[in-house]
Amino acid sequence: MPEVVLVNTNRLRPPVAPVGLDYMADLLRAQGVRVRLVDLCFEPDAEAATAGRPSDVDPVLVGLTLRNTDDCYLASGQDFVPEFRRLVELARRHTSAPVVIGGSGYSVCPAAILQATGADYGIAGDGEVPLAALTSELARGNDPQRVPGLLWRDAEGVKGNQPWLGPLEDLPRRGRALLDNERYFSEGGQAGVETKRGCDRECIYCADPLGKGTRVRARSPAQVADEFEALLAQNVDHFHLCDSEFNVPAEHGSAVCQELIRRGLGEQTRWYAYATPAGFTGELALAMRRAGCVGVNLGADSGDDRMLAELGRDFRAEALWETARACRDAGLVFMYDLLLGGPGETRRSVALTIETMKRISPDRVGVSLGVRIYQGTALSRLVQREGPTAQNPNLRGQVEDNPQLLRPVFYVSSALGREAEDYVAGLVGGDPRFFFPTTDSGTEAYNYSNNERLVEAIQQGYRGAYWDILRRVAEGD
Ligand code: B12
Repeated sequence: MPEVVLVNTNRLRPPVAPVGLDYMADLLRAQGVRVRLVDLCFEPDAEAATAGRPSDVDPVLVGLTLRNTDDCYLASGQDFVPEFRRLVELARRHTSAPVVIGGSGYSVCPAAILQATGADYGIAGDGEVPLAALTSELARGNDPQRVPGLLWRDAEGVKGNQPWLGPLEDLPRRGRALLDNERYFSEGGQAGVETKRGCDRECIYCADPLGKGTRVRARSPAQVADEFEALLAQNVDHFHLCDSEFNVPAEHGSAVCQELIRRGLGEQTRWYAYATPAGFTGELALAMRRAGCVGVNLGADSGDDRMLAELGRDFRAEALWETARACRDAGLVFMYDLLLGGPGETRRSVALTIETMKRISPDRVGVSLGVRIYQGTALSRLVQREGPTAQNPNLRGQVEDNPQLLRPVFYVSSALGREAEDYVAGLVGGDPRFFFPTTDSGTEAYNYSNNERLVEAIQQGYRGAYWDILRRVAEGD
């Protein structure tokens, strides 16, 4: 029986389970492949864990996942690629099998990461079908160059195929059987579940369409409910949905809720979702609450209509008021995420946004200052038009010698001035409803990567979305 080794390289705390490895294992196993997991998240010594080989067969390949290239915050700027490169080298040293890389982080800049790490292959986008195909080709000694999403290197540089964008409904039942989901739950506080992949919205900065596709591909409501049940059977009952937006499209979100309600899962589980304020109706909010949803994280971005248009959003500030009403009426706690500093941002638009948030008063407001730029987005094309990166006054971060934007670069409109951070901090004014990481205060408040406050709260028994755990801790709830 051919064997594949899958390695989770994400060691951040609190631990977030690499859901994609569970999903890929389902298809590999259905095709008769043995799957072995090396989970470096729970291994204090990466070297020993990578070297250990409790198996008598040589694997067909070793696959490493890269979830985050960096923490995506200007204030902290943690870059995870150097550590990933080290782990790829380690894997290389301990096996002669081809080393394959993939993941949500990998997929935002696949060619540059393949070059930077020296792995044999990369798979951009979805992993299930491509990894199963690659395994089968390599096991049979075939040339794998027709595998969808595959990237490889030759004398001319990196070559690649288009990602796999097939229907998710045809993939096998999600057994959630590779990872130690119970341990992830007890140390990480919630488990990821995906009801669909891809997003057809046109927000100028977003990386999700790059990695997940610009068309929504859904699992059926019954498949989603089966997955909830598979996790419940492992004593995991708090979930965070991994969809870009739960209400895109709203009909699918609503159908999922009906199925969860029909199976009585609304009483047995608590879950959180990302959603867009565009068309977030009271009816959907009520259905979500009855289906077990307790909290929603909404990408509001701005409270200024002009900025919402600049960012390519398909709603205006009025929708933020309506969404707030829908959440409150349904009994959902909700957070608005802001993305400040984008093209066209001025001190005035920022002030209006913070003022609007204070008036709407969501349970929490997450403030990001600086928009991470990804190659392939409309924002990266706009930046290109603005002239040479190193001289662009609107850019901060790794502006030198970084053409593919792999190392983090952020857009902070120069109209905000050099003291943009202080300006925003002054407007927020220490309001406890706001998570605003500043370089002075430390970024712990709103950065989930190695967040000790969260780790402790989860140890004490808190469960749920991280923003809601932090909220409850602060409110003594
Ligand atoms: C849900 C989510 C969260 C939740 C997770 C909840 C949970 N229990 O799962 C929370 C809120 C905790 C969170 C936190 C963070 N997140 Co987040 N998150 C997401 C989101 C929406 C879904 C991730 C997911 O699980 N998807 C579902 C799985 C099935 O997809 P997948 O992991 O991509 O796996 C597939 C493929 O990538 C591939 N694949 C995966 N591994 C491998 C390995 C191999 C070998 C191969 C071949 C293929 C392969 O196959 C899989 C199946 O098709 C993504 C955006 C998105 N739409 O993907 C952002 C995203 C991953 N997060 C991101 C970030 C930055 C973070 C934080 C660092 C933010 C912060 N500073 O606090 C933290 C990191 C936390 C941590 N410990 O790692 C960024 C990463 C961007 C980047 N530049 O790398 C993303 C892409 C969002 C974005 N567009 O900016 N996140």
